[in-house]
Amino acid sequence: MTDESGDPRRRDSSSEEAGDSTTANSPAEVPTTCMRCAVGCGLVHVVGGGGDGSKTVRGDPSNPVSRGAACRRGIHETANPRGERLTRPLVREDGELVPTSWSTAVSKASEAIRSAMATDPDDVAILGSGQQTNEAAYALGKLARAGIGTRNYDANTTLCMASAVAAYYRAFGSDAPPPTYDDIPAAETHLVWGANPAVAHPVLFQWIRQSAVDGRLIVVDPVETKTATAADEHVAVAPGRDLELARAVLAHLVDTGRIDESFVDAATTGFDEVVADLPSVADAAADAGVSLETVEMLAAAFDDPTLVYWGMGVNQSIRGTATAGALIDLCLASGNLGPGSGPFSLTGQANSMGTRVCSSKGTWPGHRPFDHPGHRQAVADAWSVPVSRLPDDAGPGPVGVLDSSPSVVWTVATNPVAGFPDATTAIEHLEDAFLVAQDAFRSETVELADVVFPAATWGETEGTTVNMERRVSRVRPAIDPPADARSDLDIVADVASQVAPGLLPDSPADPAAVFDEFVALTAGTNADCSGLSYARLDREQAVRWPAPEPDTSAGYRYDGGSDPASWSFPTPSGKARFSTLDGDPLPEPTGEDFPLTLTTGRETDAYNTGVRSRGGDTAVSDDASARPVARVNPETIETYRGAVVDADHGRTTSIESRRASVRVTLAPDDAVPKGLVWLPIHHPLTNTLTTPAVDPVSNEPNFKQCAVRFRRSGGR
Ligand SMILES: Nc1nc2c(c(=O)[nH]1)N[C@H]1C(S)=C(S)[C@@H](COP(=O)(O)OP(=O)(O)OC[C@H]3O[C@@H](n4cnc5c(=O)[nH]c(N)nc54)[C@H](O)[C@@H]3O)O[C@H]1N2
Ligand SMILES: Nc1nc2c(c(=O)[nH]1)N[C@H]1C(S)=C(S)[C@@H](COP(=O)(O)OP(=O)(O)OC[C@H]3O[C@@H](n4cnc5c(=O)[nH]c(N)nc54)[C@H](O)[C@@H]3O)O[C@H]1N2
Ligand code: SF4
Ligand SMILES: [Mo]
Repeated sequence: MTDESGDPRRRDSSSEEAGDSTTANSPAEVPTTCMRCAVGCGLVHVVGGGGDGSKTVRGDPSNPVSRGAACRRGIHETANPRGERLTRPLVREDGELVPTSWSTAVSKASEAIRSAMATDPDDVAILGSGQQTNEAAYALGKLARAGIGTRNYDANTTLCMASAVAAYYRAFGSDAPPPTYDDIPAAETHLVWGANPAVAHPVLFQWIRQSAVDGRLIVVDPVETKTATAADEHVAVAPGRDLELARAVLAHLVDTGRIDESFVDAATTGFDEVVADLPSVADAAADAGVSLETVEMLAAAFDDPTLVYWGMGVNQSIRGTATAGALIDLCLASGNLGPGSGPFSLTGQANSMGTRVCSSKGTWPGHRPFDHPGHRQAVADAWSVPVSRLPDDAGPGPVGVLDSSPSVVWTVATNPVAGFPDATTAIEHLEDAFLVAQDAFRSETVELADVVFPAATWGETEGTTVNMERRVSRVRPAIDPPADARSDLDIVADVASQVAPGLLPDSPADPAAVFDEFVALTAGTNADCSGLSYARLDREQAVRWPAPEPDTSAGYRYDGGSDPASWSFPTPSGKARFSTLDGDPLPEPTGEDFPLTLTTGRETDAYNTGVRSRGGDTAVSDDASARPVARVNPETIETYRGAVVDADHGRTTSIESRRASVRVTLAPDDAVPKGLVWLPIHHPLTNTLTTPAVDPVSNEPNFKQCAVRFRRSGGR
């Protein structure tokens, strides 16, 4: 286990202070929220004495979300991020990135945007991020949609949560998982499906483990992950066959009379249609690669209060929305909705949830539907722009945005050169465009840019974030940003001043005022945050939306209590809907030419595209230490031994997909099933291999499976 500390999320337990003995509010201490994942732990920056700017970071015992708990990566990446900081604005001259002034950088970017806008607003593409504060994300969305008027605006959260979001809308008419962390101790069964929280959400995983001591932890993952190792049961589903497995379990719930009929009748629609279409348990189990006993074990889990957590193993698939919908169906059919139970997708990036509430990405602020005339008018009025300025639709998803070959691309806190599927195609589009990269660190995308905006980052900026259980909390600056780096909000405001004067405040913008503007726009919506203010967050630390009044906050999202008839959902019928999606077949089944399946995932001490975990070395050299390490079952290596070189310093091969070939070091690993090849997402070459296929409903890429083979020579 990692060095998580703090209390085991028992309602009755007292917190245990981690780290040193200083108290949370002495002058040198700044309470803030960790922005390294969406658990949203409260941290304290302890700023070194003597004015040297040094700082340490520890869990905040007074924080109501985490009560002192924090994980190793969260602490280390916040205190000492690796990676090469950007400190000066840069422009490309004669092929080189050279330092320049802020006014030159902002003018060059703004001129490019204005000139593209003059022909077609959609010719300007903007890629935002779930790693932004609400204030910066709100400002960027307002500029993108109401200043520039482009539909080609999206964020890396679509690479991550979009399938879960689409499934929530389809089932409940509203986004966000219903449960909260308070439900974890109350659940009997913890079903973790296509997620590895022991690695990706360590503090949350501690709470799950604690609760599972008296209950049960079941993990559905083709790989025997760190989470699976800690589980009571590990179900090694065949890669990409989760929909079949979930349908087999539903069919078995029906066959064994485990349906909560009074709940289904009173509170849901569509059940009969789903049942009419269900496969036989035996067929679906065989397709999923599991035994009938396993299906029975999974079905029995739903007899008790069950939380179903899921992650990228479900979402990042061409069938992501269908599978997430099928998991929600299992909860609905078995009456597992309400405290201690329900569908609980695990949000990845720290402010993915906030981005969805505030950034005008897929919906207008407050989850106002993008195409609803009344909401469009309300938003246009609030922003004092003609409604005709707002794009008609929310856009084609990040992959579609770049495929539209925009002439200007502005990236903010995202690294598409490494994070996009089929990265070579993404790179071609970025090379063809005028590229503005706004980042705190030197990333692969920065290397391609024409203009670079150096941004301040966590510990240096003021704002708010929203964790995966809908809690809004403050992030606060403890130290100054280095040299010329400026806050994301101010950079966006500066560009706005030249592209859409008057739309945003002049820099330096007051984050509290931007927050007030955003929450006012959510009044009366499903995601009402209008009862929030900085003063309230300073007092209460972390408040869950909907919070329509200064003294209200929310708990379980839809709680109808024990009478099924009293449940109501924000759907037209007021009832929750079963999913009718079949899900397309996998885009790249294995075959004779490409007999292996490549999957990609996360490691404990690295973060996403690795910009902050590779020591700033963005150059991919071909020496062995910089090669990606592929985990493969020893029997797979044996089967394809002709394609493997037994070099002195480990075995190497090239992994080839239909798009690229990458030289890797092979790490034999029994945890990976035969036929599967596991690469970390943290290496920039990984995504040259992946397929650009996306889920037709959510636009989320199919990052988790593509067909590959080994070859003895070749590759980058
Ligand atoms: N240490 C660390 N923590 C992180 C991050 C990080 O980069 N590093 N990133 C953050 C972000 S942005 C996110 S989105 C979250 C992601 O958190 P997770 O979703 O937990 O992360 P992944 O490792 O991408 O994928 C989860 C699991 O899906 C499994 N999987 C692959 N294919 C399939 C399949 O076909 N079916 C099933 N059932 N499972 C499958 C993989 O084996 C893997 O164990 O982590 C967040 N936390
Ligand atoms: N093959 C494969 N690909 C994947 C995934 C996968 O599982 N498999 N997962 C997908 C998922 S879930 C995600 S979330 C994406 C993530 O994809 P990206 O967003 O492309 O990856 P990150 O490495 O998180 O990039 C964030 C960038 O923001 C910068 N940054 C950090 N803090 C700040 C700040 O305060 N301001 C500014 N301006 N910049 C900042 C960092 O330096 C970094 O360059 O990757 C996706 N890609
Ligand atoms: S679990 Fe997530 S939010 Fe908590 S300290 Fe670790 S990285 Fe930060
Ligand atoms: Mo993510």
